[in-house]
Amino acid sequence: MFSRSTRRVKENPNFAESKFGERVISRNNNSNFSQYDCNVILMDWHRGARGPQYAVAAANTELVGRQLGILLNKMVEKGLDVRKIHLIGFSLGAHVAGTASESLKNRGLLLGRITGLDPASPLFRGNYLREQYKKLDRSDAKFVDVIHTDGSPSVTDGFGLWDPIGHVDFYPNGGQEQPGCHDVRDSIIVTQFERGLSREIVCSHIRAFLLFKESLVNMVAKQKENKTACDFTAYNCPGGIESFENGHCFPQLERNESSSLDPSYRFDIGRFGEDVKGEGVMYFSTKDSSQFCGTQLQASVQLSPKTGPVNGVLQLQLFYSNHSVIFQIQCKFLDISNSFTHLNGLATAEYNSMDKHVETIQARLNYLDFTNIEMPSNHSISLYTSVLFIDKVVVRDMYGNSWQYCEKGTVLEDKTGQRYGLLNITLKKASC
Ligand SMILES: [Ca+2]
Repeated sequence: MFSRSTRRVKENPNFAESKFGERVISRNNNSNFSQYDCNVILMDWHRGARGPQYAVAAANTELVGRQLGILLNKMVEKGLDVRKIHLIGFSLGAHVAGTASESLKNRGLLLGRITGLDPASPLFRGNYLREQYKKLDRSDAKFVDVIHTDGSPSVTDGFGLWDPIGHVDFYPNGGQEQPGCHDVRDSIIVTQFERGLSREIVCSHIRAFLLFKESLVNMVAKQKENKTACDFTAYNCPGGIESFENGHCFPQLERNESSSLDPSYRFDIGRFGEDVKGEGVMYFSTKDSSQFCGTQLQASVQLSPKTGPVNGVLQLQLFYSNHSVIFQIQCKFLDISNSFTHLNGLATAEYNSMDKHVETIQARLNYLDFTNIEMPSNHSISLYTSVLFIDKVVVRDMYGNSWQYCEKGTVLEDKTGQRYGLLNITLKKASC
């Protein structure tokens, strides 16, 4: 039955997935896995997962996980190498996979890999509501990788787990809210109150699934000798999410395919964890719509020391070769002379659209002073200035290409709090 295969993949449909019809594979279409040398088993537990009571669906993960464990044990008895089993579960499905691993562990067997796609958070946070053996954690497989797309430090918010639980935990775009999504605050409470999920409310949650699906497509493209196919290159950021969001960890990498990419990690599943370079918590940025994978960019704006205290957001929009990409750069500090003068932001451009062949980039800067909005009539008493003095703007990719603008003391002012103060500049592919 499995002689052709060297690898095996299992997919767990789940609560939100069955409701919103997102599937990596299905019985009757061309599977994303069809290019891989593996057997795929789809586990359909939508009756147990469909709700409407989330608590019931959450409780069902234990039963479904045990049933899956029984099946896997039997397959191993028949000769399947347990190290070649890779379970993939989205949301509650991730905990089904975690529970399934227990019955194998009880017999001294450890699964090869589990991929958790935004493992469900409500009722799975902390160990006082649910023990470790009833949910996914790093002890459940030789390699556990997790993609977090809708986490939150708040217990009332985010459908996905916030804390890292795997050997590698990816936090695309910081793992809290995904670009293109407009998550409601306290989504868990809102869901309970309204007794239902809308596609909007699970937008960030589902993104884990879509990113994984896209990584499959990209790997297929790579295997078809298209070595330029996009991949999600992730990187560590010792300072954590805040440091990532402030663009402080953007890596500079070698272009060639080698271990010099370390500490980056490509979360393609094609290698099934064999070439894993990354570990711990890793970050990367994506576009806001499919194709999510793209050219990751960092923008760095150097302010002149004469800039006063600021509290706002600086938008930097790039225009080049019929493309556009926008950075949202947080600006909040009291005294620039005593702190760093570089403000960084991250964005992702369409893949392959920006490379060394792009010589000039038109850019539009726009500063929005929050204090103008928060207390427009009392602006005169504000601590903060609505004027930025910019000395330099640099946009760089991960491979050593950069585009720069230098003009000391360039004035950018939010005159009305209505995004009025615009400034157009040109970035050139030369150091200045
Ligand atoms: Ca577990």
